[in-house]
Amino acid sequence: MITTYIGLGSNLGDSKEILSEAVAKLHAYGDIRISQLYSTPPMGPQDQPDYLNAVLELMTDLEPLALLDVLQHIENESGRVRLRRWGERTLDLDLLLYDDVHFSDERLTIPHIGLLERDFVLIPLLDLNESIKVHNQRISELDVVKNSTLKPIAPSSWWVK
Ligand code: PH2
Ligand code: MG
Ligand code: MG
Repeated sequence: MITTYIGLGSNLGDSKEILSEAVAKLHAYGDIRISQLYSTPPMGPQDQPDYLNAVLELMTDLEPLALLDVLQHIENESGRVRLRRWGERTLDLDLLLYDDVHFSDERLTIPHIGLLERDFVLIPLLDLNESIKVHNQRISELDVVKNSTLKPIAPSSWWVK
């Protein structure tokens, strides 16, 4: 069984409902744990709504590209709208980490590119695993984490309804 971490984001539509449905669908592929829920200012164009972000841990036997297929299928089922690069979207599911595998092809790079720069991914990831390392660095020791002001808007238990 592999431990994987998936980033969830939404800033279009009923984001809470969209993220909850995505979590329920991912649960079909293995045991899950979910971070707290965060409201985060947009990275990229500033004339877009704040995002809801969270990170989900999924224990699975799926290979990385098969898992990517699942994530893209769920994005499409949500009626995914993506208007521009770094812009607003109904649902974004990013494969962040797959055990300690390093992998790159034209569809997928693991660890996810940009992971180490984005507090809206790192802070929820720390909710799930505070000693986690990426590229041999403890993420709790990164400046972007130490300087982050992100505060959760709902606890992990919010997902279980
Ligand atoms: N995702 C983006 C672009 N900008 N900003 C925040 N705060 N959270 C996101 O998930 C996000 C973003 C494109 O995937
Ligand atoms: Mg993303
Ligand atoms: Mg994405």
